[in-house]
Amino acid sequence: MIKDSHPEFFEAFSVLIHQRQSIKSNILITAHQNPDGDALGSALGLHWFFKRLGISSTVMMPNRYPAFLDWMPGSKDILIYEDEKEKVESVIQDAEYMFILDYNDLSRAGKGLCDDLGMSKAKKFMIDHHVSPSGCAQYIYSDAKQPSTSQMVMLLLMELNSHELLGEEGAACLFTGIITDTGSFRFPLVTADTFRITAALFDLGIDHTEIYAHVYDSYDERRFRLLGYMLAQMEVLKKHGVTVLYLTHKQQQKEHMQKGDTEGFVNYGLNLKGAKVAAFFREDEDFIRISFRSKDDVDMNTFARTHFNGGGHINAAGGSSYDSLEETLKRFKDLIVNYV
Ligand SMILES: [Mn+2]
Repeated sequence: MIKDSHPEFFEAFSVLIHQRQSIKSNILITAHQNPDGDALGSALGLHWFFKRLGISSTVMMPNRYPAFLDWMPGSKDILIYEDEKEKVESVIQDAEYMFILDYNDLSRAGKGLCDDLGMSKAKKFMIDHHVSPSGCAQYIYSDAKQPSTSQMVMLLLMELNSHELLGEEGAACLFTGIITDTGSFRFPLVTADTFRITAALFDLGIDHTEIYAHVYDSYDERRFRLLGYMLAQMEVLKKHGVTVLYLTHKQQQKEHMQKGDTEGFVNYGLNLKGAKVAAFFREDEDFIRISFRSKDDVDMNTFARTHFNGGGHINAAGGSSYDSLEETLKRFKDLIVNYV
């Protein structure tokens, strides 16, 4: 029970929803840069809950979200900092309460926005499942054993016996966050709780087949062309169970890559028989974005933190490199064979 594990957060959240008549300004709901299904899902889920409770809230993302999430109920009203800086700054200034969802340090909101959020006088509530939260919020519900932030939002609302207020719209948003952050219920952190809360989302009327089609059957042709390059040049360190995947900047330019086209590419590396670690390197103009995935107890969070200025979860982490692609790949291979 959250009431026992995070009593201060639980108490403050309960007070917030019970004294709703006295909330004058908007509640601001935020998530991390490069928002994914869980960032959007948890934020919009909470938004629908507040809406039906009679509290108005504004969902704000640091930058654009991938197009396959366009269908999500309420997504049209999301404020994007990158596009509307001034408007967002005034919303931040007016906010009495702020929610920090699916990230645990303001720096993950990105440069610029991070400072604005830090200066805000709003009471801050954090709900997040990444390791090592910073103290940037007054009330923190952080649990790295949870497979998604959307699950945490649902657990909270169910414990308050208020989850029915989500309606079908809010339930669809949380379901999206749950399936995208768990690889459709297959990652190790999934528990019976995940299925219990999913059952409750079904009771709220979600159309899971339709949601799956939105999320998984809506890829652009570009994605398949890029996937072709990546798989054709894949390197396998068979003895160590490591799959190395990459895309050059040239290849991305040739196919006019857009945000989200390579979402989840790293997971293909773990589909290979015997693979324990997969790494995907995407060469941008001035640096290399890296995604790490692993199975079992191979800790990619520590690996990414130590060697590639990043972090995340044990089985899913990210990082970056400012060396050339060639140098970065070589450095990774040298390090990982001694690590696994
Ligand atoms: Mn998440």
